[in-house]
Amino acid sequence: MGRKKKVVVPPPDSDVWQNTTEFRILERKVKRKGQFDESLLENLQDKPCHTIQLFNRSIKVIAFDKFPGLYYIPNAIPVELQKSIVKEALEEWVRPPNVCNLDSHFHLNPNGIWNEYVAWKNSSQSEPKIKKRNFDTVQVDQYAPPSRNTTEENCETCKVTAELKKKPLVSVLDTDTNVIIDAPVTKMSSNDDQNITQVLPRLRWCTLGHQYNWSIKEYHFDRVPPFPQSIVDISNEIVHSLEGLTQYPSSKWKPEAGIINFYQPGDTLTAHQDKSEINTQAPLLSFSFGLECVFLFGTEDKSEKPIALKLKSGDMVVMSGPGRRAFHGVPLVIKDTLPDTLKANGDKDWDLFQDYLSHTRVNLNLRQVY
Ligand SMILES: O=C(O)CCC(=O)C(=O)O
Repeated sequence: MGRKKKVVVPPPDSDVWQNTTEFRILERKVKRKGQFDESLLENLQDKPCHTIQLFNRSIKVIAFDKFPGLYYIPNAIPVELQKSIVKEALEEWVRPPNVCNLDSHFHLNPNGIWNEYVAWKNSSQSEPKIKKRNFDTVQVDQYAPPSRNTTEENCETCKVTAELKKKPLVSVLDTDTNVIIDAPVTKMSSNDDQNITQVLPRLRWCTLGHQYNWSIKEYHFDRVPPFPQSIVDISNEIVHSLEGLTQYPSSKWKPEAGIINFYQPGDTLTAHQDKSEINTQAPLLSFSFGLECVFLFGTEDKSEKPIALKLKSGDMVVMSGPGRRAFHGVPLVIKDTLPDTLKANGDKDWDLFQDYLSHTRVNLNLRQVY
Protein backbone atom coordinates (compact mmCIF):
# COMPACT_ATOMS: atom_id res chain seq x y z
CA MET A 1 0.00 0.00 0.00
CA GLY A 2 1.51 3.35 -0.96
CA ARG A 3 3.91 4.57 -3.57
CA LYS A 4 5.93 7.54 -4.69
CA LYS A 5 7.92 8.07 -7.81
CA LYS A 6 10.96 5.80 -7.59
CA VAL A 7 10.51 5.55 -3.80
CA VAL A 8 8.67 2.58 -2.44
CA VAL A 9 6.31 2.87 0.54
CA PRO A 10 5.91 0.93 2.77
CA PRO A 11 9.55 -0.16 3.16
CA PRO A 12 9.87 -3.72 1.90
CA ASP A 13 10.99 -6.59 4.08
CA SER A 14 14.74 -6.75 3.75
CA ASP A 15 14.77 -10.12 2.03
CA VAL A 16 12.38 -8.84 -0.64
CA TRP A 17 15.24 -6.62 -1.70
CA GLN A 18 17.69 -9.46 -2.01
CA ASN A 19 17.82 -10.60 -5.56
CA THR A 20 17.28 -14.14 -4.43
CA THR A 21 13.54 -14.25 -3.79
CA GLU A 22 11.42 -15.36 -6.72
CA PHE A 23 9.23 -12.30 -6.27
CA ARG A 24 12.19 -9.95 -6.50
CA ILE A 25 13.60 -11.74 -9.52
CA LEU A 26 10.36 -11.36 -11.49
CA GLU A 27 9.95 -7.74 -10.33
CA ARG A 28 13.37 -6.93 -11.72
CA LYS A 29 12.69 -8.69 -15.01
CA VAL A 30 9.40 -6.82 -15.48
CA LYS A 31 11.00 -3.47 -14.59
CA ARG A 32 13.99 -3.99 -16.91
CA LYS A 33 14.47 -0.88 -19.04
CA GLY A 34 13.20 -0.82 -22.58
CA GLN A 35 10.22 -2.63 -24.06
CA PHE A 36 8.27 -4.81 -21.60
CA ASP A 37 8.81 -8.49 -22.36
CA GLU A 38 5.26 -9.85 -22.90
CA SER A 39 6.52 -13.43 -22.57
CA LEU A 40 6.77 -12.82 -18.79
CA LEU A 41 2.97 -12.71 -18.59
CA GLU A 42 1.09 -15.75 -17.38
CA ASN A 43 -0.51 -17.81 -20.15
CA LEU A 44 -4.23 -17.52 -19.46
CA GLN A 45 -5.40 -19.97 -22.14
CA ASP A 46 -5.05 -23.05 -19.94
CA LYS A 47 -6.58 -21.55 -16.79
CA PRO A 48 -9.96 -22.57 -15.36
CA CYS A 49 -12.57 -20.10 -16.54
CA HIS A 50 -15.98 -19.37 -14.95
CA THR A 51 -18.83 -17.21 -16.19
CA ILE A 52 -20.71 -14.81 -13.92
CA GLN A 53 -23.49 -12.28 -14.47
CA LEU A 54 -22.36 -8.78 -13.57
CA PHE A 55 -23.87 -5.39 -14.47
CA ASN A 56 -26.35 -7.19 -16.79
CA ARG A 57 -23.58 -8.89 -18.77
CA SER A 58 -22.01 -12.35 -18.84
CA ILE A 59 -18.34 -12.02 -18.09
CA LYS A 60 -15.41 -14.43 -17.71
CA VAL A 61 -13.61 -14.98 -14.43
CA ILE A 62 -10.19 -16.61 -14.61
CA ALA A 63 -9.02 -18.75 -11.70
CA PHE A 64 -5.56 -20.16 -10.96
CA ASP A 65 -5.04 -23.68 -9.59
CA LYS A 66 -1.71 -22.70 -8.03
CA PHE A 67 -3.15 -19.54 -6.46
CA PRO A 68 -6.46 -20.50 -4.86
CA GLY A 69 -8.66 -17.53 -4.08
CA LEU A 70 -7.18 -15.30 -6.79
CA TYR A 71 -9.66 -14.30 -9.52
CA TYR A 72 -8.81 -12.15 -12.51
CA ILE A 73 -11.81 -10.60 -14.27
CA PRO A 74 -10.88 -8.85 -17.51
CA ASN A 75 -13.20 -6.06 -18.60
CA ALA A 76 -15.33 -6.40 -15.45
CA ILE A 77 -16.38 -2.73 -15.33
CA PRO A 78 -18.27 -1.27 -18.31
CA VAL A 79 -16.76 1.90 -19.80
CA GLU A 80 -19.49 4.25 -18.58
CA LEU A 81 -19.06 2.94 -15.04
CA GLN A 82 -15.25 3.30 -15.28
CA LYS A 83 -15.72 6.92 -16.24
CA SER A 84 -18.17 7.68 -13.47
CA ILE A 85 -15.92 6.04 -10.84
CA VAL A 86 -12.85 8.02 -11.97
CA LYS A 87 -14.88 11.25 -12.11
CA GLU A 88 -16.39 10.72 -8.67
CA ALA A 89 -13.00 9.72 -7.25
CA LEU A 90 -11.28 12.91 -8.40
CA GLU A 91 -14.18 15.29 -7.78
CA GLU A 92 -15.78 13.88 -4.64
CA TRP A 93 -13.50 11.43 -2.85
CA VAL A 94 -10.04 13.05 -3.02
CA ARG A 95 -11.06 15.80 -0.63
CA PRO A 96 -11.99 16.14 3.04
CA PRO A 97 -13.07 14.28 5.08
CA ASN A 98 -10.93 11.71 3.22
CA VAL A 99 -7.17 12.14 3.53
CA CYS A 100 -4.67 11.91 0.67
CA ASN A 101 -0.86 11.81 0.69
CA LEU A 102 -0.68 15.51 -0.28
CA ASP A 103 -2.45 16.59 2.92
CA SER A 104 0.68 15.93 5.00
CA HIS A 105 2.68 18.28 2.80
CA PHE A 106 0.26 20.95 1.61
CA HIS A 107 -2.71 23.01 2.74
CA LEU A 108 -5.14 21.87 0.06
CA ASN A 109 -8.31 23.67 -0.93
CA PRO A 110 -11.23 22.19 1.11
CA ASN A 111 -13.00 21.53 -2.25
CA GLY A 112 -10.20 19.14 -3.19
CA ILE A 113 -7.20 19.56 -5.44
CA TRP A 114 -8.96 18.30 -8.59
CA ASN A 115 -11.82 20.80 -8.33
CA GLU A 116 -9.36 23.63 -7.71
CA TYR A 117 -7.38 22.54 -10.78
CA VAL A 118 -10.49 22.36 -13.00
CA ALA A 119 -11.74 25.75 -11.77
CA TRP A 120 -8.38 27.30 -12.66
CA LYS A 121 -8.24 25.59 -16.09
CA ASN A 122 -11.70 26.99 -16.89
CA SER A 123 -10.72 30.51 -15.81
CA SER A 124 -8.33 33.13 -17.14
CA GLN A 125 -6.59 33.47 -13.76
CA SER A 126 -2.91 32.85 -13.10
CA GLU A 127 -1.93 29.41 -11.85
CA PRO A 128 -2.79 28.88 -8.15
CA LYS A 129 0.00 28.23 -5.67
CA ILE A 130 -0.46 25.45 -3.12
CA LYS A 131 0.78 26.40 0.33
CA LYS A 132 3.29 24.08 1.96
CA ARG A 133 2.33 22.64 5.37
CA ASN A 134 5.13 22.84 7.88
CA PHE A 135 5.08 20.26 10.63
CA ASP A 136 8.03 22.00 12.30
CA THR A 137 6.14 25.16 13.11
CA VAL A 138 2.48 24.19 13.47
CA GLN A 139 1.02 23.41 16.84
CA VAL A 140 0.86 19.63 16.82
CA ASP A 141 -1.34 17.38 18.91
CA GLN A 142 0.24 14.27 20.23
CA TYR A 143 -2.22 11.66 19.21
CA ALA A 144 -2.20 8.23 20.79
CA PRO A 145 -4.13 5.65 18.74
CA PRO A 146 -6.62 3.46 20.63
CA SER A 147 -4.77 0.18 20.15
CA ARG A 148 -1.19 -0.64 19.37
CA ASN A 149 -0.72 -4.36 19.10
CA THR A 150 2.84 -5.45 18.71
CA THR A 151 3.64 -7.98 16.05
CA GLU A 152 5.56 -11.17 16.65
CA GLU A 153 6.97 -11.34 13.16
CA ASN A 154 10.68 -11.02 12.78
CA CYS A 155 11.26 -8.95 9.67
CA GLU A 156 12.85 -5.57 8.98
CA THR A 157 9.57 -3.84 8.20
CA CYS A 158 8.02 -5.16 11.41
CA LYS A 159 11.00 -3.97 13.46
CA VAL A 160 10.74 -0.48 11.95
CA THR A 161 6.98 -0.48 12.51
CA ALA A 162 7.42 -1.70 16.09
CA GLU A 163 9.88 1.15 16.79
CA LEU A 164 7.45 3.69 15.35
CA LYS A 165 4.66 2.28 17.47
CA LYS A 166 6.62 3.10 20.64
CA LYS A 167 6.73 6.80 19.77
CA PRO A 168 3.80 9.16 20.12
CA LEU A 169 2.28 9.79 16.72
CA VAL A 170 2.33 13.36 15.55
CA SER A 171 -0.80 14.64 13.92
CA VAL A 172 -2.40 18.00 13.36
CA LEU A 173 -5.97 19.18 13.09
CA ASP A 174 -6.48 21.12 9.85
CA THR A 175 -8.79 23.88 11.04
CA ASP A 176 -10.04 24.67 7.50
CA THR A 177 -11.33 21.18 6.91
CA ASN A 178 -11.58 19.77 10.45
CA VAL A 179 -9.60 16.73 9.34
CA ILE A 180 -6.74 15.22 11.35
CA ILE A 181 -3.56 14.83 9.29
CA ASP A 182 -0.66 12.53 10.23
CA ALA A 183 2.90 13.81 9.99
CA PRO A 184 4.50 12.82 6.69
CA VAL A 185 6.47 9.58 6.52
CA THR A 186 9.06 11.26 4.25
CA LYS A 187 9.52 14.98 3.66
CA MET A 188 9.09 16.47 0.22
CA SER A 189 12.31 18.10 -0.93
CA SER A 190 11.22 21.72 -1.37
CA ASN A 191 9.82 23.93 1.37
CA ASP A 192 8.40 26.43 -1.09
CA ASP A 193 4.78 26.83 -2.09
CA GLN A 194 4.21 25.12 -5.42
CA ASN A 195 2.12 25.51 -8.56
CA ILE A 196 -0.94 23.29 -8.75
CA THR A 197 0.42 21.63 -11.91
CA GLN A 198 3.48 20.54 -9.89
CA VAL A 199 1.41 19.23 -7.01
CA LEU A 200 -1.38 17.31 -8.79
CA PRO A 201 1.01 14.75 -10.38
CA ARG A 202 2.26 13.99 -6.88
CA LEU A 203 -1.13 12.67 -5.77
CA ARG A 204 -0.39 9.04 -4.83
CA TRP A 205 -3.20 7.79 -2.61
CA CYS A 206 -6.41 8.71 -0.89
CA THR A 207 -8.11 6.66 1.81
CA LEU A 208 -11.85 6.01 2.02
CA GLY A 209 -13.82 4.91 5.07
CA HIS A 210 -11.41 3.86 7.84
CA GLN A 211 -8.42 6.18 7.52
CA TYR A 212 -5.01 4.53 7.66
CA ASN A 213 -1.74 5.37 9.33
CA TRP A 214 0.88 4.41 6.77
CA SER A 215 3.87 4.53 9.10
CA ILE A 216 2.58 2.05 11.67
CA LYS A 217 0.26 0.24 9.23
CA GLU A 218 -2.81 0.44 11.39
CA TYR A 219 -6.26 1.83 10.83
CA HIS A 220 -7.37 4.87 12.78
CA PHE A 221 -10.43 3.19 14.21
CA ASP A 222 -11.73 6.58 15.36
CA ARG A 223 -11.39 8.38 12.01
CA VAL A 224 -14.08 6.91 9.81
CA PRO A 225 -15.77 9.20 7.28
CA PRO A 226 -18.81 7.66 5.57
CA PHE A 227 -18.02 5.27 2.72
CA PRO A 228 -19.19 6.51 -0.71
CA GLN A 229 -22.64 5.00 -1.36
CA SER A 230 -21.98 4.35 -5.07
CA ILE A 231 -19.05 2.12 -4.12
CA VAL A 232 -21.10 0.31 -1.50
CA ASP A 233 -23.74 -0.47 -4.18
CA ILE A 234 -21.24 -1.55 -6.87
CA SER A 235 -19.28 -3.75 -4.49
CA ASN A 236 -22.48 -5.38 -3.14
CA GLU A 237 -23.37 -6.42 -6.67
CA ILE A 238 -19.87 -7.76 -7.35
CA VAL A 239 -19.58 -9.74 -4.12
CA HIS A 240 -23.05 -11.18 -4.77
CA SER A 241 -22.06 -12.31 -8.30
CA LEU A 242 -18.89 -13.92 -6.99
CA GLU A 243 -20.45 -15.75 -4.04
CA GLY A 244 -20.22 -19.13 -5.79
CA LEU A 245 -16.47 -18.70 -6.26
CA THR A 246 -15.29 -16.90 -3.13
CA GLN A 247 -17.79 -18.65 -0.82
CA TYR A 248 -18.18 -15.32 1.00
CA PRO A 249 -21.87 -14.46 1.57
CA SER A 250 -22.79 -11.06 0.16
CA SER A 251 -25.08 -10.58 3.18
CA LYS A 252 -21.93 -10.31 5.32
CA TRP A 253 -19.99 -8.01 2.96
CA LYS A 254 -19.40 -4.43 4.06
CA PRO A 255 -16.76 -2.25 2.38
CA GLU A 256 -15.15 -0.44 5.30
CA ALA A 257 -11.83 0.77 3.96
CA GLY A 258 -10.70 1.73 0.51
CA ILE A 259 -7.54 3.05 -1.07
CA ILE A 260 -7.41 4.93 -4.33
CA ASN A 261 -3.88 4.61 -5.72
CA PHE A 262 -2.62 6.94 -8.44
CA TYR A 263 0.40 5.77 -10.43
CA GLN A 264 2.34 7.31 -13.27
CA PRO A 265 4.79 5.45 -15.51
CA GLY A 266 7.90 4.94 -13.34
CA ASP A 267 5.89 4.48 -10.12
CA THR A 268 5.90 1.07 -8.53
CA LEU A 269 4.30 -0.72 -5.61
CA THR A 270 6.61 -3.28 -4.08
CA ALA A 271 5.66 -6.77 -2.90
CA HIS A 272 3.46 -6.63 0.18
CA GLN A 273 0.63 -8.39 1.99
CA ASP A 274 -2.53 -6.62 3.13
CA LYS A 275 -2.74 -7.62 6.78
CA SER A 276 -4.15 -4.63 8.64
CA GLU A 277 -7.75 -5.82 8.46
CA ILE A 278 -9.23 -7.91 11.26
CA ASN A 279 -11.51 -9.75 8.85
CA THR A 280 -9.37 -12.05 6.73
CA GLN A 281 -12.31 -13.97 5.26
CA ALA A 282 -13.89 -11.21 3.18
CA PRO A 283 -12.55 -10.80 -0.35
CA LEU A 284 -10.48 -7.77 -1.33
CA LEU A 285 -11.73 -6.15 -4.56
CA SER A 286 -9.26 -4.24 -6.73
CA PHE A 287 -10.12 -2.23 -9.87
CA SER A 288 -7.89 -0.74 -12.58
CA PHE A 289 -8.60 2.40 -14.59
CA GLY A 290 -6.56 4.39 -17.10
CA LEU A 291 -3.07 3.17 -18.05
CA GLU A 292 -2.19 -0.52 -18.10
CA CYS A 293 0.12 -2.10 -15.53
CA VAL A 294 1.83 -5.37 -14.75
CA PHE A 295 0.55 -6.91 -11.52
CA LEU A 296 2.49 -9.67 -9.72
CA PHE A 297 0.66 -12.11 -7.51
CA GLY A 298 2.32 -14.81 -5.37
CA THR A 299 1.58 -16.81 -2.27
CA GLU A 300 2.08 -16.09 1.42
CA ASP A 301 5.68 -17.18 0.93
CA LYS A 302 7.65 -14.66 -1.08
CA SER A 303 10.28 -17.21 -1.99
CA GLU A 304 7.63 -18.85 -4.24
CA LYS A 305 7.37 -17.73 -7.84
CA PRO A 306 4.56 -15.24 -8.51
CA ILE A 307 2.63 -14.82 -11.74
CA ALA A 308 2.48 -11.68 -13.86
CA LEU A 309 -0.85 -10.36 -15.19
CA LYS A 310 -1.37 -7.34 -17.39
CA LEU A 311 -4.21 -5.25 -15.95
CA LYS A 312 -6.11 -2.98 -18.34
CA SER A 313 -8.68 -0.29 -17.66
CA GLY A 314 -11.88 -1.92 -16.39
CA ASP A 315 -10.15 -5.12 -15.20
CA MET A 316 -10.69 -6.38 -11.69
CA VAL A 317 -8.66 -8.60 -9.34
CA VAL A 318 -10.31 -10.40 -6.44
CA MET A 319 -8.20 -11.75 -3.59
CA SER A 320 -10.10 -14.21 -1.44
CA GLY A 321 -9.55 -17.33 0.67
CA PRO A 322 -5.83 -18.19 0.89
CA GLY A 323 -5.14 -15.55 -1.78
CA ARG A 324 -6.33 -12.78 0.54
CA ARG A 325 -2.96 -12.70 2.30
CA ALA A 326 -0.74 -13.38 -0.67
CA PHE A 327 2.17 -11.13 -1.65
CA HIS A 328 1.36 -8.87 -4.57
CA GLY A 329 2.76 -5.74 -6.19
CA VAL A 330 2.87 -3.49 -9.24
CA PRO A 331 6.37 -3.31 -10.75
CA LEU A 332 5.38 -1.53 -13.95
CA VAL A 333 2.87 1.03 -15.23
CA ILE A 334 2.94 1.10 -19.01
CA LYS A 335 2.95 4.49 -20.72
CA ASP A 336 0.79 5.39 -23.74
CA THR A 337 -1.80 2.70 -23.04
CA LEU A 338 -4.95 4.75 -22.40
CA PRO A 339 -7.70 2.92 -24.34
CA ASP A 340 -9.65 4.83 -27.00
CA THR A 341 -12.81 4.24 -24.96
CA LEU A 342 -11.45 6.59 -22.27
CA LYS A 343 -10.56 9.36 -24.71
CA ALA A 344 -12.76 12.44 -24.86
CA ASN A 345 -13.80 12.00 -28.52
CA GLY A 346 -15.37 15.47 -28.59
CA ASP A 347 -16.82 15.31 -25.06
CA LYS A 348 -15.57 18.60 -23.57
CA ASP A 349 -16.49 17.49 -20.03
CA TRP A 350 -14.08 14.56 -20.31
CA ASP A 351 -11.10 16.53 -21.76
CA LEU A 352 -9.30 17.12 -18.45
CA PHE A 353 -9.96 13.55 -17.28
CA GLN A 354 -8.48 12.26 -20.54
CA ASP A 355 -5.38 14.47 -20.02
CA TYR A 356 -4.95 13.14 -16.50
CA LEU A 357 -5.57 9.48 -17.35
CA SER A 358 -3.26 9.58 -20.37
CA HIS A 359 -0.38 9.57 -17.86
CA THR A 360 -2.03 7.93 -14.84
CA ARG A 361 -3.23 4.54 -13.68
CA VAL A 362 -5.93 4.67 -11.01
CA ASN A 363 -6.45 1.68 -8.75
CA LEU A 364 -9.37 1.45 -6.34
CA ASN A 365 -9.27 -1.33 -3.79
CA LEU A 366 -11.88 -2.17 -1.19
CA ARG A 367 -11.59 -4.10 2.03
CA GLN A 368 -13.83 -5.21 4.86
CA VAL A 369 -12.07 -4.39 8.14
CA TYR A 370 -14.19 -6.26 10.73
O1 LIG B 1 -2.56 -1.06 -7.70
C1 LIG B 1 -2.88 -2.21 -7.54
O2 LIG B 1 -3.35 -2.91 -8.46
C2 LIG B 1 -2.68 -2.90 -6.21
C3 LIG B 1 -2.79 -1.96 -5.03
C4 LIG B 1 -2.47 -2.64 -3.74
O3 LIG B 1 -2.02 -3.75 -3.70
C5 LIG B 1 -2.67 -1.94 -2.46
O4 LIG B 1 -3.06 -0.76 -2.43
O5 LIG B 1 -2.44 -2.58 -1.42
